[in-house]
Amino acid sequence: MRAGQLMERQDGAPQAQDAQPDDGAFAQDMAAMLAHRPRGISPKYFYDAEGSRLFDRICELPEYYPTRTELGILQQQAGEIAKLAGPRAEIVEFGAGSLLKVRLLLDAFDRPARYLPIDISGDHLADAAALLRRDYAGLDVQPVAADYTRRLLLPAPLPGAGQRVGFFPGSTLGNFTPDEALHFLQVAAQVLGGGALLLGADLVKNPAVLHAAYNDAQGVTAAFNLNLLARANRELGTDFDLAGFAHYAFYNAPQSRIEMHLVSMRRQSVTLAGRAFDWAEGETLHTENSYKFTIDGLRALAVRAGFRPGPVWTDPERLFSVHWLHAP
Ligand code: AVI
Repeated sequence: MRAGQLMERQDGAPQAQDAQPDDGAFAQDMAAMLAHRPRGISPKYFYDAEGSRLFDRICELPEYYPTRTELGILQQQAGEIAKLAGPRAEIVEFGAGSLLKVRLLLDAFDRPARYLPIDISGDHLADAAALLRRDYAGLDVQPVAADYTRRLLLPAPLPGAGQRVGFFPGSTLGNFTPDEALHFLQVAAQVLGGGALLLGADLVKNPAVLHAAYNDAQGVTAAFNLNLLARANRELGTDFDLAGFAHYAFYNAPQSRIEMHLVSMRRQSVTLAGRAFDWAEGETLHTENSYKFTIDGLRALAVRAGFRPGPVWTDPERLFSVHWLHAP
């Protein structure tokens, strides 16, 4: 994933996003993946409707601790976070999925001026935004359907609004490469100038806990991983045999990251646009990295991006962290 340029519109007009979330990029990246070795593709392609549904299920799994742990921290610290945000804050959420976590902020904040959720899935976002408007009458909700890792236009701040508070929960930052994470934070620092970023980051921990979280007993994470191939079959007309690939996730301790792969279980061939691509037995497609952070490491990264680290909150087991980062 490449975090692209985030740009701000000066006219305050309703969002008219010109960066299309998928303008053939999936087809291009799939073709590039098949043509190069070792094979790898961005994890952003997990999230079609089925992938988003499977991810929602992952978040509820007993082994997948990040979601409930982060929610617990946000619940517990909502009052303090609201104080830091101040009155009439504008919340900009990067990658707003189900809009569940932001409700904790909206409930705690002092008359939030506006909520700008940004998500690659426009339909999903429109549905979720409609539900939010129903539950928060009077809240200005302006969804932005965009790939926030690419080019992005944001409306200018509302007159009379308070701080702009970015919200990037779920440790999605960990799905970027270290360079991409730095670039994203640099751009977020610019977009949030004078405001702050509320960032969720999963922590380095016992590898057994991490291993279980990405190898759940019900096989939901495996289905999520394999859905990438199913999506390619549906959308691009490839002929991946899903039974010929196995989910493989492990913790790479020297790199502090979970790696997810799909391993070819036999010699086979896959066709895209009339061209056949061979797979050796045991060859892998690297589908995702999920970096885990130390608190000091994350704060140092934020400083390099231009932020001034503020308070950081964790759960009693130090599984997960939530950071308040002041934008310059
Ligand atoms: C979205 N992201 C932070 C999740 C993670 O944990 O890296 C995606 C995920 N992949 C497998 N399980 C969950």
